[in-house]
Amino acid sequence: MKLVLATSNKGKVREIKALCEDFEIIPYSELIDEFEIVEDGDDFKENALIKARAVFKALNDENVIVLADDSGISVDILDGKPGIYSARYAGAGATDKDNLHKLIDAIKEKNVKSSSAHYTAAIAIVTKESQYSVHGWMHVEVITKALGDKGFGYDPMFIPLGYDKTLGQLDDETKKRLSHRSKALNLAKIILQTL
Ligand code: ITT
Repeated sequence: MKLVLATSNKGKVREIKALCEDFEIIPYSELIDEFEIVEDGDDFKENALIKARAVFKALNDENVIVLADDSGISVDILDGKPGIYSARYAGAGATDKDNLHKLIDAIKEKNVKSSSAHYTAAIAIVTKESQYSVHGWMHVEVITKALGDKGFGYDPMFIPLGYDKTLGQLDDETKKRLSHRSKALNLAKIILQTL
C-alpha cells in the first residue's frame, strides 16, 4: 500500500519508514513542493488532521492515503508545556537544539534536576472517503542535560521509565519498541488494513 507522509520532519520520516516496513512510504515533498501548514488546532489530534487534510487536498489525487504525525512533549513541572508548541518552543524557525536547550533551562529554573514527562503522538489518516486519528504515549523522566546524539528533537534529555540512559544514548531498536510513535502506528496499521 502506498502511503504519503504529510511531514517535513526528517526524524519522523526515518522512524515511520522503519516502523512501517510493509508499506511504501513517500514523503509528500517527493511529489509536490513543500508548503507551510498552519497548525492552529487546540490539540495534537486536530493538528495531525489539519496536516493530513492539507496535504491530501494539495496532492489533488483521490487515490492516495495521507498519514500525518503531530507530536510533542509535556513536562509535569512545567504544567504540561511545551505540549502542542514543542516544535516552536524557542520561537518560530527554532532548531531542535534551540528547543532542547530552552526546555533544559526552563526545568533548571524550577530548581530541580529532572521531571516526569510524556511524549504524545497523534497520527491522522485521510483518504477520499474517510478521516481517522489514533494516539500513542511514552512516559519518561526528563533531565537537565543533553546526552547522546541518537534519535532527534528532545531525545537526548529523555530517559524512558525503567531505563538509565537517554533516548539519545539508547539504540534505535529500543526507541522503536517503546515510543509514542510506534504505539500510535500500531493502531494506525489496523486502520490501514481496512482501507
Ligand atoms: P511536521 O509538522 O512537518 O510533521 P514538526 O517537527 O513541526 O514536523 P510537530 O509539529 O509534530 O512536527 O512537532 C513535534 C515536536 O516534538 C518537534 O519539536 C520534535 O522535535 C518533537 N518530537 C516529537 N516526537 C519526537 C521524538 O520521537 N523524539 C524527539 N522529539 C520529538
